[in-house]
Amino acid sequence: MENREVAKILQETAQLLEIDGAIIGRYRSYEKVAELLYSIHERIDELAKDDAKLKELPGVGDGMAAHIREILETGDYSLRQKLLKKYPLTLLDLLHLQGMGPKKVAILFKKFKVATVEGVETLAREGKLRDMEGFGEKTEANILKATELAKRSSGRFKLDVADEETRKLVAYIGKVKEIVESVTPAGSLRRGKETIGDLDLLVTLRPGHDKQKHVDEVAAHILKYPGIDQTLAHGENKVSVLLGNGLQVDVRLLEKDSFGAALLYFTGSKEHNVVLRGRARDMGWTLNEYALTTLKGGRFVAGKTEEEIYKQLGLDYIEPELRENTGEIAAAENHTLPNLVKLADIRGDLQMHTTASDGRNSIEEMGEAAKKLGYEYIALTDHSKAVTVANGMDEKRTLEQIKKIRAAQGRVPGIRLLAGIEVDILKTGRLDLDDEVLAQLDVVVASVHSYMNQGRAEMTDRILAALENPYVQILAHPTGRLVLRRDPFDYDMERILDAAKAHGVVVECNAFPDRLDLKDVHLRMAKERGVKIVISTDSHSFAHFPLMKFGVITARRGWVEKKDVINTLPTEQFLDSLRAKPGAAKGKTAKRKSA
Ligand code: DGT
Ligand code: CA
Ligand code: CA
Ligand code: ZN
Repeated sequence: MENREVAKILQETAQLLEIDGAIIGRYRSYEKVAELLYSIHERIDELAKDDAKLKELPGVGDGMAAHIREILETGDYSLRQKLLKKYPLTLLDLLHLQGMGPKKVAILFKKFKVATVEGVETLAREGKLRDMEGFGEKTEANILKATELAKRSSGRFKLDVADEETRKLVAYIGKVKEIVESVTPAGSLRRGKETIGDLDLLVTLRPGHDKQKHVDEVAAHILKYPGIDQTLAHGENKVSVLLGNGLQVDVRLLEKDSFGAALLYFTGSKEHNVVLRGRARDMGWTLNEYALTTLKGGRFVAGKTEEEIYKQLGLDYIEPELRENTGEIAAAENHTLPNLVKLADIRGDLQMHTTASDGRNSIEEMGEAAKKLGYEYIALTDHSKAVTVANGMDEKRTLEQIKKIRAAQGRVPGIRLLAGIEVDILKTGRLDLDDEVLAQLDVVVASVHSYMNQGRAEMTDRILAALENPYVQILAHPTGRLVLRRDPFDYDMERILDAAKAHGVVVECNAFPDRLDLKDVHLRMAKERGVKIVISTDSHSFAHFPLMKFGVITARRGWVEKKDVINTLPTEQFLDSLRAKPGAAKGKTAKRKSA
């Protein structure tokens, strides 16, 4: 069993216990181990082979070790099953609704026997929630907003979830090596969209004399994939299935000669393809999923690779992330396509948390792991005190943390450890820490974590005020949205970006797949204004470092180039590109360099 699967069972048990009214210590113990399992590199089924090793894990004693064993052996956990006799599993979906905690879910279930998002929505519409204890009209309105968002997002999946399913499927299909030559993801996943409707996979087969037999064999193999819940279609060259988590997968088996045409067609977007087909027609050709051919006579023009098709159409190659018909085709014709930033360009990560606030690893552990990735620098940016749930640091603890980072630097040579902070932007736009303390830090990242429902004017003023503070260098997860879960703050993005430009504040592209904030269209707006961008993971454990790729793909969708992204710069140039601290002599680092 994967760590993720064990963690999910523990997490669900914790949530059900909380709904059931268990004391905090009881459900937290499950939650903590679930979180731990997401963050360790060792496989839990391997660790469990050695009792002593299993119990070395923090939070795992005799009892928890036995629970983990039970899960590994039976694939489920008896306490979870027992709780599910009392509460339907769909109740856990309600926890994702903004403004609904376990207590409220328990109350609603007890009073109305409601256990689905639709059920809650009906109650809210009928005005039945406002009089419940602990609810009120405002809560009712927020719940209605949340159910609407849930409906809008239903049926779509976060990029990381789709990416992980794809990875597993590609490996599985590729197992019939004698027959399968390549397995390639297409569709919105290849374009790096922030949410994915379904997976589109293209499979090419090795040349062989009995083609149909091979196609049938591969299709049969795919239909035996363990994660399948239902077979939706099984045609001659196509297999569609529904996975247990509700994700649909369309697999197409195709000829090598038409691979480029098929990849182009099934990568989309539909809007991009419509324009390409029109262009082909204007040139006297026809473009479909099999090839680019002449309109008259159907003579083959191109089809083996995407590159040759674009070339025949008189276009530079267009990266998948740009294929949304938002100006890329004209740019390809005029040779003005952007030279998109790449994962390999990234030299450092500028937002992460350690055990000083809500992270799971120490400064040293983060440093060592970042060094292994080849990074040249990282900023350790724990939370400030306003975020009490994350154990945010006050002035005194921040100063201590700076000392700890400086001390850790001696123990982790070969990578620059920058002392940072993720300082909260308070309700009024003031920052959560004194300027004297901010002045001591190498990197000041500022963000909003409270009063997120402020109106447009208020929220715009709040962020503008924060940008006025001369110590603010990076505006982190600027819109606060959570993918499929929470709408962005309401504010005037153009004014914020103009102010960021005026003050030399860098905007973050938060790579965490739940955030992806700024998102593609806002990044493009930032770039067009000359606002610099930093792509950071917001890691809460070093296991999150690889999430950087989702930030990079989002930036690419925003037409962002290497030169727009400051964490593609070497350390000293990176530091120089940050807003200079008040009083700091200009060219401070230039002096340092020459010294
Ligand atoms: P999704 O799955 O909603 O996240 O978005 P896509 O872009 O993956 O869309 P999907 O799965 O319906 O189709 C994959 C690609 O295949 C799509 O981007 C373009 C192409 N395609 C599929 N069906 C059609 C169609 O009926 N007409 C056209 N022109 N293209 C299609
Ligand atoms: Ca798709
Ligand atoms: Ca599809
Ligand atoms: Zn944050």
